[in-house]
Amino acid sequence: MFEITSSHINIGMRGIPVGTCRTSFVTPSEGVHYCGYPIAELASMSPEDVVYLLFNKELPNPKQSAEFKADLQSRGALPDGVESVLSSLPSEGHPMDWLSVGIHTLGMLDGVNNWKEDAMNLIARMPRLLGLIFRYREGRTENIPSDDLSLSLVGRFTNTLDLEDIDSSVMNQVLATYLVLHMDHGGGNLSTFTGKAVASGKATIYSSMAGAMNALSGPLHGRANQSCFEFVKKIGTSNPDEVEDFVRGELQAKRPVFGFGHAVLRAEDPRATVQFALGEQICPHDEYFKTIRVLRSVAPKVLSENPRISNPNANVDIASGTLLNFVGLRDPEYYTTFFGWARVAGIGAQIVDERTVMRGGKGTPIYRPKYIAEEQTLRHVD
Ligand code: FCX
Repeated sequence: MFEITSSHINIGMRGIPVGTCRTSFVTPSEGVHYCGYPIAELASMSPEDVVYLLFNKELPNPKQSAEFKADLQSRGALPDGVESVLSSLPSEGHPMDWLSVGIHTLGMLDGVNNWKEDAMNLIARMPRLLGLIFRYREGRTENIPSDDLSLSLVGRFTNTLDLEDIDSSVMNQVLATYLVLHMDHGGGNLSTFTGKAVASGKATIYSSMAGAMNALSGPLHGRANQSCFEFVKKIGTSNPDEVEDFVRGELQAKRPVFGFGHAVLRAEDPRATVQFALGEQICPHDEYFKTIRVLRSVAPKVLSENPRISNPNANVDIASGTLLNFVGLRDPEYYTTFFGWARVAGIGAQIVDERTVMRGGKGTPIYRPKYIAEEQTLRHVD
């Protein structure tokens, strides 16, 4: 299946097969597919239906869809005690750290130690948890609307957030698309791998997911969407020559050109393509959207001058910040929490598969890759 040579050592396990994944696969040219469906074909479905797909490996029929939504609604209420923990966290802390603590808190307060039940409960509780994280971190703790469990997952988040002067139907559309696009991305991406590794030691879903969120919080992984929008704001122009100069300047300064490149993809990420199409529909004249439209054509040209860069094309993070900003979610520090919210579905489904389905139901054993000793000869204390 695979020949391992010294060239595979110390490269982050890149490309080395270590397991199987039942929820999604990524191809270099077409990007991610959920249970066989290319992501673009799922992009306008409800997040609830796509969660159903990841857990059941089939899309729901209308009856299954309604029952699944009702099931999630019945699990949505947060236990008492979450708000007092959130109220004690430092507002300077990054929202991803709040999310990790929030997930741990849910686990401490009402984990039931059943992989599937805990995964479903966590998915159902994420919208309210995330909404409260925004409210407490920003000190907007007065008059928080109560959780309306009859709403969709996205609706419960926007209801909790309760922002003024926004078009909530466009916000809900952007968030629903965002969630579907970010739910899963094969088995080996850093956050998913981390979540499954922690779960392999039979820690709880909550501990595993908190670990996964910590992995997602790095700027080369999930936090690239925050960095990418900060980068777009810094460019501050949609003049192609100026954008090109900016990209060259970043490369010269040895900084990453955010929103471009990928470990597996070798073409534009279809999740970027879907978000560009959505942007053309809802905000074609937005200044930042105009910048990313130009970046999308200029940056690949410049990046492909460096033969070391395997994929000079746009990745998922290029457009998401611009769309979130347009609908009224203005602080880029929060953007990765939406990525985390979405990934709870894919990581949860993969953990449930690894713990309860793989190896005839025995589950994958505790992770233990091999490391080769380096610069260590046997010696003794005199
Ligand atoms: N800007 C600058 N340099 C880049 C680059 C980019 N967009 N993409 C690749 N490179 C560099 C790498 O840093 C590496 O340099 P090195 O040889 O000095 O170590 C070299 O090109 C080869 O990298 P490559 O094999 O093409 O890609 P990797 O698998 O190592 O890295 C990421 C993939 C995504 C980390 C890389 O392309 C990058 O840093 N992109 C910018 C950050 C970003 O947008 N991240 C989001 C990724 C993603 F969608 C997600 O996981 O969230």
